[in-house]
Amino acid sequence: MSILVTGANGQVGTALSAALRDRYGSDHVICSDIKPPTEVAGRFVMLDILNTQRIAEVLDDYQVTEIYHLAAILSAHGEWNPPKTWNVNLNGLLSILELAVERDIKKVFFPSTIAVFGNTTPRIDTPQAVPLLPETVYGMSKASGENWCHYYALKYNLDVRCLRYPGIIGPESLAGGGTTDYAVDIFHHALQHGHYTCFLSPDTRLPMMYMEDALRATIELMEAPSEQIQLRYGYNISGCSFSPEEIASEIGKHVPDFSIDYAPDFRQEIAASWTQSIDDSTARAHWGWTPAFDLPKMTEKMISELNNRYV
Ligand code: AKB
Repeated sequence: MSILVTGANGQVGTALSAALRDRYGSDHVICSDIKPPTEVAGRFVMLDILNTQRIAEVLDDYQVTEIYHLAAILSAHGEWNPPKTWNVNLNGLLSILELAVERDIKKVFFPSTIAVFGNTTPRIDTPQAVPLLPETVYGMSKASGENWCHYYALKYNLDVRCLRYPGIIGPESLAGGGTTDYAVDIFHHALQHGHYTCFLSPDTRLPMMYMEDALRATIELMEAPSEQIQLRYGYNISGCSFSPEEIASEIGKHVPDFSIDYAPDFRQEIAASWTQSIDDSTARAHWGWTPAFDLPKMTEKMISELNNRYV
């Protein structure tokens, strides 16, 4: 087994690479990113996802058998340069899918997102199969990406597996470029400064998930027998849903002097176009998904992990 992770220095990439190294052994995981990592924790190669020739070389040099394709520009940064976001997110994926078929790669993981939903989607307990009309270029690229994954599975029998990640919160890494980033930043600000200014309004409820749940969902999906994976576009997965005022009040139980104020910016409009909670019954039925962390449990774990780090 030889696993390539693209976008390995990102928020999920950092934690997922470590989880894959723990599970399959360091020598079997090749991390890649467009920038060098701040800390080298295993095997690493520089890789620009728009350089198809270089992806091919890495796949051949390391005899790659599985790809976790995380390289992408997220929702908020994506709006700064829509053509570049489309290019990186969609053409990067197309190169991976094409090279995976040519090289008979065994499995490909593609992270989709709740950003595929839009104002036409039911907001509460969003069902698995709904019309997708996203309002960000990130959401458009991921919705199209889901369709391409479905197409490659159908036409070329590629074993490609996708999850629609909610906002992900973990102590391992900082978030960057997304709309749900506030739910990570708030912990760091609470513990370092006792105060946070939130860029979303107090009652903006979004689907979220603790990193440990997200990593387990990813690995369980990838290890499930192929016949259980009846959808080759993104599976809905749910962790917990909350608003900034709800998470702030939960943090206040552990950091008594914590205070929060609100200065919504352009990310408010993006968040308002997404849904509030997710129906993940299809993932539960097909491959046995169940989340373990609710808001109180996640908050307690985040605070104890970050406290250890800051101390
Ligand atoms: C973002 O906020 O852009 C991401 C996501 C929900 O996909 N965290």
